[in-house]
Amino acid sequence: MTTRPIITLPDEKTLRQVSRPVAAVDAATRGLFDDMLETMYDAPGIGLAAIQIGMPQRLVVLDLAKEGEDKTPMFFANPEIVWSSPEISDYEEGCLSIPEFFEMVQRPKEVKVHYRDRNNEPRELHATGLLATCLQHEIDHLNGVLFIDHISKLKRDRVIKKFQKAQKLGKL
Ligand code: GNR
Ligand code: NI
Repeated sequence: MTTRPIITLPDEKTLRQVSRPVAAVDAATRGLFDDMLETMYDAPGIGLAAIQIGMPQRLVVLDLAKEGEDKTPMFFANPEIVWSSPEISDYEEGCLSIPEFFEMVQRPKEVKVHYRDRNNEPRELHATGLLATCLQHEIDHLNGVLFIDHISKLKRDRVIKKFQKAQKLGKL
């Protein structure tokens, strides 16, 4: 297991890519899952999509356990939202690819997701609460979508500009 560098804004060329499904979860996929998990724990964060370490594959890891609690890693290959609740939830989101920026985002409160697990078994999960929010955030990454796409254009343009400027000044 190794940590890998996390891609951040302003690298939209990478972050806007649409990731490709994996044919099957094999040993190589499990190795990538492990690197993603270690990178996420090291950050620290509660979720990570493969594209955030530059790998355009439809892979997500999550661990919602709080500090001091036992780790509860979750692995998702080719996750697909098959149902979203009409009820909406508000949550203040952040993203490891947009460091130090947080904003309220509205999303469906509950989702049903189909995916393959670490052993390539097909699974279905009914997610609520933070799990539902986080899964939608990660599946967005697989489609080249960032949480700032769900906020006002004014705020989005402002944060993108901030990262472009930071890079020009050599601060990234
Ligand atoms: O660590 C993370 N925290 C978080 C908080 C609220 C909503 C979504 C997230 S995901 C984020 C890690 C990340 O950027 N995953 O893509
Ligand atoms: Ni993110």
